[in-house]
Amino acid sequence: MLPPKSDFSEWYHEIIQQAQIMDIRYPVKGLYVWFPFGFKLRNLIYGKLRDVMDREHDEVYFPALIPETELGKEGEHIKGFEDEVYWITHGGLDELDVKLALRPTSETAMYPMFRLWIRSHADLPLKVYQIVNVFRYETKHTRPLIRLREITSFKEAHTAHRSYEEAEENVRKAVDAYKDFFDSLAVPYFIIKRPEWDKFPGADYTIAFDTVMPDGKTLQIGTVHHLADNFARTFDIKYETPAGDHAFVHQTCYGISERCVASVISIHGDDLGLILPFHLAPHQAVVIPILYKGREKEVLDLSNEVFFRLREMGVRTILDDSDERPGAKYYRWELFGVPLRIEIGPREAESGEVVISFRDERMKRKIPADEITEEKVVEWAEEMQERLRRRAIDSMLEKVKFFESADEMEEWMGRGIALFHLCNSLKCGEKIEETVRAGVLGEIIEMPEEIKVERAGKCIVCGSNGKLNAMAKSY
Ligand code: P5A
Repeated sequence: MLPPKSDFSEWYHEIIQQAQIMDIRYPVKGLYVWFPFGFKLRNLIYGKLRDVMDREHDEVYFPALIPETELGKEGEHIKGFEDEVYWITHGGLDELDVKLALRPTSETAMYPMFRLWIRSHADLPLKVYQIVNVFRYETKHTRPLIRLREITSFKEAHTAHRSYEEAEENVRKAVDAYKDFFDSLAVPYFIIKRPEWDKFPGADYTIAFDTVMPDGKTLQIGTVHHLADNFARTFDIKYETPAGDHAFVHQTCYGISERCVASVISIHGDDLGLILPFHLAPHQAVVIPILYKGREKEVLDLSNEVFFRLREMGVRTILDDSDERPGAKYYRWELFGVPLRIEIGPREAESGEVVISFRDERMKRKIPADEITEEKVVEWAEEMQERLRRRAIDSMLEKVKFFESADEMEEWMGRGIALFHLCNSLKCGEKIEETVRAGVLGEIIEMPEEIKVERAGKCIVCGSNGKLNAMAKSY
């Protein structure tokens, strides 16, 4: 049994283990083991991410070790990461001449090579990505999929362009690509420009995707950074312009981690277990024969027929003809978030019908077995996707509140995301963070259209012209 989802922290802790996503017993803090089922789900989600990236990027692989001399070159970058880096100091018994960092992210692994790769304007834009593990010595409370010391599935994209504007255009494209990706997960998000004091170390500016978790805390599920020519100057990445001059490239980078898996689990799941969008479910359908003594054959015949038909259509289907009670089977497959359940008993076998139900609805329907066609399955999958999207937005809306004064904001923190107007100055930002005791997420660029709030208004601190900002307690 799972704790109720209203007790989100416990629920999350338990579902990760009971639904066999990750084994949390590995003896190093912040490192976890993917179970086979969890890894299948991860691969299905990352398959979608790959599709989105492959449209315009080439996949690469860079080494996991970065020499201290490279990692330390860009001043802001190293300042941001120095207390999170794991160091390799020895090879066997020999002390290394140059310490090696386990990559916390790969800018400083890639950019010295970009310097060698990029010669002329014809080499631009350069757009690559990799999906690798990275290591961050996190000091905040670690949690499976959410705050890891080994991020196992870090999708990082890195690009180089001819100008600031072309790089900016790519920031927009990256944001659009991430929108496609999170929409396909039916995970709703805010797109927020981080304040100056909270941007990625070394970036010109940072745009983040934040979702609201069931307990009202926000989770940053992806970020897109404009790097301008900051790294190009440090790593001397220049190209020859059509006119024959030499100019620094402008760069962007953007990343998504297995937090995207955490968001799917957290946002769609319920008291009974996982609820998964059809196209992401490791098991998409389960056929459960209801066996009575003496009537087994006809039930099993129809069950097998339906099972093989679904398999042939490419639907990931299981036939659960084990000896367990039907109730125990329902319970198990609900826990694993199987979207479509098909029950077949003697009465159905006789009339050639089946009883179908969807994981997100508490409703059964009897239909002729022949009606299970490929088109029908696609239609069901799309309808379910739309229901999940709707449900996710509705529950997010309950955790969004607009404030005209800071008075009640502190009490709201930890229950949801607060929207308000801010002049975006450091002074007013610090003031509101101090009063409300939470972090400013930044200026809202995009949010679900259901949220009706004015984009401009008076700064909640100083009263001058302000823009719509958000604030929340975050993971
Ligand atoms: C962009 C890719 C970068 O590292 N360099 C290459 C840039 N950005 S980031 O914001 O620091 O990280 C990208 C996303 O990774 C997730 N993330 C984490 N997930 C799990 N555990 C962690 N410890 C962790 N740290 C960051 C966030 O979603 C972040 O937006």
